[in-house]
Amino acid sequence: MDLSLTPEQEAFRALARDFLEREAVPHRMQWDHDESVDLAIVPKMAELGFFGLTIPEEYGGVGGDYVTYSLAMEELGRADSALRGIVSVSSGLVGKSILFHGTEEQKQEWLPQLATASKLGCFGLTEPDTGSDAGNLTSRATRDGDDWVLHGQKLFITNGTWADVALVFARTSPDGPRGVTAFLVPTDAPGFEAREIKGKLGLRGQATAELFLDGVRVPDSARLGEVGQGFKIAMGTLDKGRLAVASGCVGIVQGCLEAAVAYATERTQFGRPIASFQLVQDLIADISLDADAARLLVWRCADLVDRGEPYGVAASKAKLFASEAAVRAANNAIQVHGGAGYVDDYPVAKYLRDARVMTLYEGTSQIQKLLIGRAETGVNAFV
Ligand code: COS
Repeated sequence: MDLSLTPEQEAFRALARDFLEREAVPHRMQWDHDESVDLAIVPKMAELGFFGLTIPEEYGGVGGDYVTYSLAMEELGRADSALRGIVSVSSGLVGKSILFHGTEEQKQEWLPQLATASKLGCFGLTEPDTGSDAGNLTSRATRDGDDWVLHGQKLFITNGTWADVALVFARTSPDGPRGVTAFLVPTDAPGFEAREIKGKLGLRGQATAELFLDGVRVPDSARLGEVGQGFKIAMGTLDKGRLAVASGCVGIVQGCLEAAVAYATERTQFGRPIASFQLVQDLIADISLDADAARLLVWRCADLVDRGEPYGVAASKAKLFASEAAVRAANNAIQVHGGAGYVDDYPVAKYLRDARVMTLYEGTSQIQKLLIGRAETGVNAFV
């Protein structure tokens, strides 16, 4: 694996950094307090190509490789994880599900809109009673002539109240994971309702919702993939989603490193900068190590995707390590800041609040460990 970035990758990273420093970093605390980013930033991000990365040009995207995608997610995570989530769910989870499993008509209909963010998508997998055990979901879709009628409830859905289309996973037969089918549901369909969940610990700038489907009728042409293929679509898409989460976590660790170094070199105690104290350097060294290790796992995984090799376990490792590293790094960065790190004058408290969910969503740390353990031992802990 070549660890050097191409000039194009470096250029995109610089463009993304510059844009986010101007358009996101000065506002992120306010968005956090408002519990909503200013959605006016979405078309600007789309113009730069954030939503079109890895979506082919023929479908209105900008194409690009997964290392570039990871760099973009890292920059978004460094600036504001709420923004990273909007992109990775809409064009990542939803867009890639359509790209890899949609009919030509579905790709032509949805991908150009998702790639330019003229429409946003949300990913409706998790339910009140099925988080880790996603294969047991209970929302159901019943065939009625040429249509399907959907009933059920989804929980913790990023973009839920902002999305124009919801990728909904619903049960079409009682066969566990093999009885799940995916549907592209317009959110203005009668019987569809999204209610925002307020009061989250972090990711406050991002809309997270509960979805209610009460007799939502969609034509069979809204079915994504074959009947019974929905769980595999969800799992395959989540492998790439985990790479995006891990990349965003690298951005959090990087942001913590920069904030901790800046504070430690400015702040004086006992007549000298606190950076000169060995115990402060110990904290900073740990953050720096976490940044390098997490980034290398992310790039290794992105490189596997780009080379068309299996990457599921590499994605689990990157997501597991990077998300735990993000929490650890934010804690260490707060420690460097002392009391100043506990309030919103510096970004580190927000980094910690935002990082905390990363070890939970798109597969908890425990699920990632069991996936890695299953790959290493050949023994399936889930049966
Ligand atoms: N890609 C493609 N197919 C996959 C897959 C993947 N990554 N993982 C599993 N599958 C397929 C399997 O090959 C199997 O196919 P067959 O029916 O042909 O044998 C099928 O899906 C069922 O797989 P498995 O038996 O592993 O299903 P389980 O119910 O045991 O899955 C885990 C267990 C825990 C791995 C799964 O439910 C999981 O990842 N849970 C976490 C869910 C999650 O991340 N939720 C967050 C939602 S987004 S915030």
